[in-house]
Amino acid sequence: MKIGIVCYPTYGGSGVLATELGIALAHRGHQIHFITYKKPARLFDFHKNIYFHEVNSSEYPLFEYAPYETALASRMVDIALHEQLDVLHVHYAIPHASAAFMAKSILKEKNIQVPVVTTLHGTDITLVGLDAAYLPVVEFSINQSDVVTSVSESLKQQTKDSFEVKTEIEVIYNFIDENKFSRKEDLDFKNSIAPNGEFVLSHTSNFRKLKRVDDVIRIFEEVYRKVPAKLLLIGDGPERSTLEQLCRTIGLCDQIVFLGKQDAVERLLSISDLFILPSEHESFGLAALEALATKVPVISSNVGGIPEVNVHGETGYLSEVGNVKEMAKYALDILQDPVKLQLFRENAIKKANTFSKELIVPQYEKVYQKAIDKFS
Ligand code: GMT
Repeated sequence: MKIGIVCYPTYGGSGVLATELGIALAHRGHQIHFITYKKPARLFDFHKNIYFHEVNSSEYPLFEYAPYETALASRMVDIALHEQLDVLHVHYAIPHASAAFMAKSILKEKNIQVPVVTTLHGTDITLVGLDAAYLPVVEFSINQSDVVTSVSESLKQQTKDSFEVKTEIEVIYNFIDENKFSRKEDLDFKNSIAPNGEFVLSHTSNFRKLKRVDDVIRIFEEVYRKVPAKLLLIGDGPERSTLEQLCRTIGLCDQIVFLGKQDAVERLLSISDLFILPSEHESFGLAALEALATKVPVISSNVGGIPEVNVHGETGYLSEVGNVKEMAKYALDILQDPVKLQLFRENAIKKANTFSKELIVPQYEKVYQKAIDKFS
């Protein structure tokens, strides 16, 4: 199939998932066309069957904001026409689903039918999409999509609760490339981070408020009082300077390492003992899945789709949002019991295998075929 993929090219979960999906599909022989404003962050190497088309929304003195959605829809039309796309797959509803609806309508005028598959990822439904500034367009464009998928049962339910959805929603979980995300012990590297055998705790995100990275630091503070430990903060975002200030205030700058955006997250996870994800919203928690795949138990909140990934008492523990004390207690529970740590590690990899690329990617192929069949 010839598939156009539209996504955010950043380190956010939806962009990561869309990029990994495009790579996996290309390896399965499909022709993939990424259509976005920048080369996707996880698309490092050259891959056979993958093409990247940049969207340029030109500035003009009249515009306070360049009309990206218009430029994106125009680019989708152009690529669909000239590359003869079979299907357009848009990730994250805003503004990709409405741009796709516009592109599809323009193509229809030219007697060309290109079905649209929309994947809902999270805050496009749970947060941003609920804003009155976007809601009617999000609802309309979901209903105009030929197939809609969501990344968890919880997100499917939330979509139904919050919007008047007429289209069936199919759940296709996030997946993991187990060749990339598998534990590769690297003692030299571990020693350089934790030279005295300290436990390594880690967290990855885009440091937005909803990720509650301050809770990560507070949990770590409690853990550090009881056991020698280091905290790796991977990623970057709007909260970073406030968080750096918090580390200074509590006097733990030497124990907490801000690593910024990293490409080889799997190397950092491979030297980690625990992963912390105390988010306020999380439709799935791809970062938690990446941790489980590298045999790292997860201490998390119990919101959204997280319980579908992290199993309480098996692969880690779940607590109410903001219950820092309990999350710290659970972290110590695992770290201070080597037998439990080993058991949870084994459970983690078993659970991660249920989200393997081999199991999930064919589900996308099926929905593409279903969308195409609607017009044949
Ligand atoms: O908040 C992020 O991490 C980015 C966000 C996005 O849409 O870019 O990620 C969402 O999509 C991921 C991939 O499907 C999910 O694993 C994340 O749980 C989800 N984030 C939230 O719901 C906050």
